[in-house]
Amino acid sequence: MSNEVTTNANSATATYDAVIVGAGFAGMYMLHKMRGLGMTARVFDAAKGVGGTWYWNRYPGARCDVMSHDYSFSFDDELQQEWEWSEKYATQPEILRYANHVADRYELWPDMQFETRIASAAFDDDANRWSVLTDQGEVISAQHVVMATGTLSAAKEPDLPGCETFAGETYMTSKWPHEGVDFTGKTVGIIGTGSSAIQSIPIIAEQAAHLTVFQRTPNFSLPAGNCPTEVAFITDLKKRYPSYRQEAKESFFGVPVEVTEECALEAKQSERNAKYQAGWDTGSLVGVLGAYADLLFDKEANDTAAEFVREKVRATVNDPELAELLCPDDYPFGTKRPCLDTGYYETFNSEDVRLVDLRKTPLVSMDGAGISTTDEHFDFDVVVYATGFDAMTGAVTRVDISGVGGKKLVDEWVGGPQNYLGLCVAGFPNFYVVTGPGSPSVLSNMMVSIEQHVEWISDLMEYMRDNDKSTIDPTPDAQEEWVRHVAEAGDSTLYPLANSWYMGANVPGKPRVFLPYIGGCGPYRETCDEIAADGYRGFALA
Ligand code: N01
Repeated sequence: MSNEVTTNANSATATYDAVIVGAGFAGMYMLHKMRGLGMTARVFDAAKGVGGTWYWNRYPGARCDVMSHDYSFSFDDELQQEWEWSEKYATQPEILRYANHVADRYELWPDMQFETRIASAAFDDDANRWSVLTDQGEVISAQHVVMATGTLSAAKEPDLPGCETFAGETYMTSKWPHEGVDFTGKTVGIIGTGSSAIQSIPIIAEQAAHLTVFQRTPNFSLPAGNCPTEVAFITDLKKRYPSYRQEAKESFFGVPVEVTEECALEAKQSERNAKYQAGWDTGSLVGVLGAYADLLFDKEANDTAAEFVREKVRATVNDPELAELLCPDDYPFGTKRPCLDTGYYETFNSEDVRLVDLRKTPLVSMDGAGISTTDEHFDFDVVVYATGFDAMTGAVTRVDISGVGGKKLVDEWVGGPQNYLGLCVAGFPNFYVVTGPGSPSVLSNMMVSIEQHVEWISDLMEYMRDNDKSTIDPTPDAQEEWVRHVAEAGDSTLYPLANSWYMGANVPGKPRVFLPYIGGCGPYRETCDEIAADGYRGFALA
């Protein structure tokens, strides 16, 4: 079946048990689970196909930084046995093929509608149902609304004064053209040094005549050590998937790793560096960060790991001044999302690559020819925006959502997201956010967190049906308590010290709140399961 579906708007008002917003992994699995319950659902997505983030983010070098076998569904053993990943870290095209395979395998296509954005969802207090409006003018009536909208899907649009006057080509990493971009012989500028930039810069630099990188905040990046899948490893793993997956579910980050209780400051420097080196050599996000138990809690401990990584940058970049510019020094290691790269720092040894430090010379404006900082004007053929997302809340608040009594979700969340378990919002019955703020979400392997939320929501839908309940709504007290707990957990770590998208700090005017829940995947799952087993404690079922 085709992976690009063009759909015309239906004229009649449709009725479903659920509207699912988003056809990424969360939306597809939600649909599959609901079908298993004999319930009806329709998935809507603005894209022309499935895949969510992997549909849009097609920039050069885009790949997952969670290992392929971990970044895979585990709910069906046949699926995980038959699928073969070709690399340790799968590329965007390979992950998109996997997403299409899932849609084909479970014959999801007839219940998914593409090129359709959900404009609004309003809870009808009399009917106890949601009335959902698409940008095609369709109205859908549904008992449940599931926001499977992704955490990093609402892109920050370019806002540099004069950006609309630039006469050259412009691209956003998060909306990359399907046909690709040929940078050969071109003078290119890229704004941003987050994961998207760090993955694309080495490849753009290889093609372009010259690349200028505009950096506001340097990022910690570690080498991915990507390689083809090791056949012996994966053959063995496939035999022990059940226990491996169970370990992942119980783990802190949704990836089975050895947990240590050792503290960095209790070890000698030589021991520490040996441990950090071993972590570095794993080529994974948790290799160095997981070396000691106190790295995310104690600044002095964290400094030892941060300095280890900075030394690696200094050893890689030939020009010492340039190396210092690339070394983060004003936030703890790991508190802004670290990156995995292939040849990122090495790229800056090329004469055709220049780094502009926006902390010294901020961006001022754009014109027809290029970009101006406070110090200089740069002419470009192409400008790439790798400027990130309104993370975790943006994709939810960009839909006009109103709950009981017409109250708006944007108003409820004006001081930061309010919800219970990171899943449901008081006053918005039968409304669920998959991997929402207040859940482990972006601090975990998303596949594990997606499966956990989708299974919890579908169990709840089944419970409601079997117990003749038409609505579920968290109590304001339970919600308040959860929000406080999430904040306290965040405050016990070093995360609040960074101006990161975890804190909402990258979006002007966004409240400064630590968005994900740092309680760990395993303990969080236990809490959710206990609450369900206790008759959905903290929820009002009617
Ligand atoms: O976005 P980012 P991203 N003027 O927000 C800069 C996931 N991901 O798309 O740090 C100048 O990290 C901004 O500067 P600063 C992953 O979770 C995963 O790269 O705000 N600069 C920053 O450098 C990741 O963390 C993979 O000071 C401006 C950059 O733009 C998340 O997505 C791959 C600016 C934005 O970096 C987001 O990554 C890619 C301005 N006005 C992404 N506005 C995988 O491997 C922003 N910046 C799975």
